[in-house]
Amino acid sequence: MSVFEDLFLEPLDLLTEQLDEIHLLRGYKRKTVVVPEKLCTLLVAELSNGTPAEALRAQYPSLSSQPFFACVCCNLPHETEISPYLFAYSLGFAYSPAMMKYKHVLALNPYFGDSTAAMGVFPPTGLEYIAASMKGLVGKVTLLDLRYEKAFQDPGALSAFIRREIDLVCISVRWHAQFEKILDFVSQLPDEVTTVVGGYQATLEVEHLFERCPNIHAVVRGEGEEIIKQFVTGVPFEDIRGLSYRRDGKITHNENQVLPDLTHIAYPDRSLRRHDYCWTQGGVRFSHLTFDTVLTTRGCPFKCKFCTFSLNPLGQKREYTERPVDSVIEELKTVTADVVLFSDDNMFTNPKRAEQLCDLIIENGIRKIFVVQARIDVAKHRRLLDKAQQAGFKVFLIGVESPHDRILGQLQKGITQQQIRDAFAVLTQYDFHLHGYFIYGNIGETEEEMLYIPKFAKEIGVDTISFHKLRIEKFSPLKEVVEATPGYYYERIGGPVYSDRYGLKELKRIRNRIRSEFYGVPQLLRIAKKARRIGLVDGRDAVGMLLKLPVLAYSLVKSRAQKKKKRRHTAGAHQPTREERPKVTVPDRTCADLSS
Ligand code: B12
Ligand SMILES: C[S@@+](CC[C@H](N)C(=O)[O-])C[C@H]1O[C@@H](n2cnc3c(N)ncnc32)[C@H](O)[C@@H]1O
Ligand code: SF4
Repeated sequence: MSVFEDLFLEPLDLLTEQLDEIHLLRGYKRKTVVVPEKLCTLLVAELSNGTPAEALRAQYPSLSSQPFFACVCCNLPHETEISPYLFAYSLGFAYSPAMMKYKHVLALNPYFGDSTAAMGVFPPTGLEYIAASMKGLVGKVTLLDLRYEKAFQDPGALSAFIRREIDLVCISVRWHAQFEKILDFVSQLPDEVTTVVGGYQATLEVEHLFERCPNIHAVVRGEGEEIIKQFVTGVPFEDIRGLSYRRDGKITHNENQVLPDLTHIAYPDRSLRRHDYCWTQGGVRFSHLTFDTVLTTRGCPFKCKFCTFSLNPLGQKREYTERPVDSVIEELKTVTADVVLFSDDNMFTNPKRAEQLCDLIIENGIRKIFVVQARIDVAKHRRLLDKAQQAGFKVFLIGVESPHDRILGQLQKGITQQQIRDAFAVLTQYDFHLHGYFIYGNIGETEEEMLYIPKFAKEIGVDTISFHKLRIEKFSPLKEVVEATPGYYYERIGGPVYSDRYGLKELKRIRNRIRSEFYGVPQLLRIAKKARRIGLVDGRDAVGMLLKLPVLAYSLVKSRAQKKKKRRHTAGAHQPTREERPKVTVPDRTCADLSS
């Protein structure tokens, strides 16, 4: 039965009179969409029958001044033809399978191999948000995370599956790391199946993506939830804001979308997972714990000069926005993993809300190990820390950045060495694993100053540290500063800063010294002891880790040797140009049926 059944009972003329009867479209908050539902329904039906919007406007003059199409991305009326299907859906119609443009979508996380060790424990959250957005608008979604799908790490096998089953491929490209390798892989997938790519790195490198992968049809720039809805429901490409697309060999970039409202976004679709996410390294599983991420806010109100976390990859500032705490709790109830990373830039920006969240976690008996990113400011809120400990917050990832006031000032971090000391004097009283992020190689920083990092970290009682060279991200205000400082350079966006005095080789030597001075045997024992005490590892894991260490050591040595060999090989070899690269032929192979 058609969802448009019995739409033609009343003549359109009569219905246009109802334009005076202003009321809101179902499900829409904004007061800008003011078209009577029944009229909309009829228009949708006309459009779906192939009547052009312009013809309708000409036929019914009262419509011509009315923006009668509601845009699902920003809720503003657009003078444009939106997908009749999507419009019908927004009116509350069931979206029948017959109307669906795509029957089987593949959501693909293309990362695999050693390079992903750092992100290996976490699911591809962005892609799961996209899958959640498509729910009800496409037939079926299969999510393949190649870290866990050995059979599909071969582009031939994956292509065979795509050709057999899939009519839309959605790929997430998020990191600079392994970018070219990922593009090589993607370019080998079938070009006859519509392929759309999104993600942070994809947004930074749209042109390059199209150039390297002739099979990519479109790139979704920035947050993809609303854009993908329009894409799958057949909104014409030229009308989708935030979309770049290829047509007749030409690339078109539509204007940016309006940032979506976090409070209305469905949370990630975890039902598509085919496995748990766990900690493996070199093929060895290190803990019985399973991992997940939950996003409760977007954006950060602080303005540290090096940091672009609160900008999306288009340079649009994400205003700090919070999801209602009840919705976070509802999501947490659906999460089965033992460890949850709150991937918010700063979990305690609003201490009152954070406290509420802790209360609700405790009240609802949600028992997880929570990992959070936090500024040192959280130490000012003792009651919040008490509750956080009770609620299961166990790992704090904190931006210390530098022990030196001069550098902290230069980075506009808004904190001083003394404030860091005071904060850690409080934080170390709790059963938290404290991780400090440091940045070295800052402008004017001496070797002696950099080497104070491990000493300082021990003085304040941090358990683990990570230390990164200062990177220049796109839209970072530090870019101009480095460019204006004689003797300081960066080679690429996202790449490290180095100087005449401290080139990349010197910085590497300094990094090794920071690492060895901090991670001595006593510190490693301290970390292990505390992890055991606060419940990050249990006896089973500790014994398991000890038993697996030789296997890990072997696989690390092997992978290093392979990398060295590859480096030697590529250093001597001629790098083929794009034209010289061999044309990829897809091996004719069958693959396991994924539909189960
Ligand atoms: C949480 C996080 C992590 C987690 C990973 C969690 C995970 N799920 O994988 C951890 C702590 C492990 C991590 C590690 C690193 N991270 Co990090 N991380 C973040 C952070 C804070 C949030 C990411 C996130 O979950 N966002 C929420 C989801 C919903 O957003 P999303 O993935 O971007 O997806 C949206 C869109 O991109 C788009 N989209 C994504 N995929 C697709 C696919 C399709 C088809 C479509 C249509 C749309 C689409 O729609 C999604 C929904 O809106 C971001 C900063 C930020 N605020 O975004 C940095 C960030 C992504 N990380 C960054 C970096 C540099 C790193 C590290 C390299 C840092 C380091 N030096 O160690 C490591 C290593 C990672 C690696 N692979 O090697 C950079 C990436 C820059 C780049 N181009 O490479 C970012 C942008 C921070 C920054 N500005 O510097 N990170
Ligand atoms: C989310 S913040 C840490 C938690 C918290 N928001 C804070 O500021 O304390 C992530 C960390 O990534 C590192 N980082 C971000 N941008 C960087 C850049 N451009 N270069 C080097 N490190 C960077 C910083 O050490 C920063 O503390
Ligand atoms: S470093 Fe932390 S506090 Fe500073 S802007 Fe970035 S996320 Fe916000």
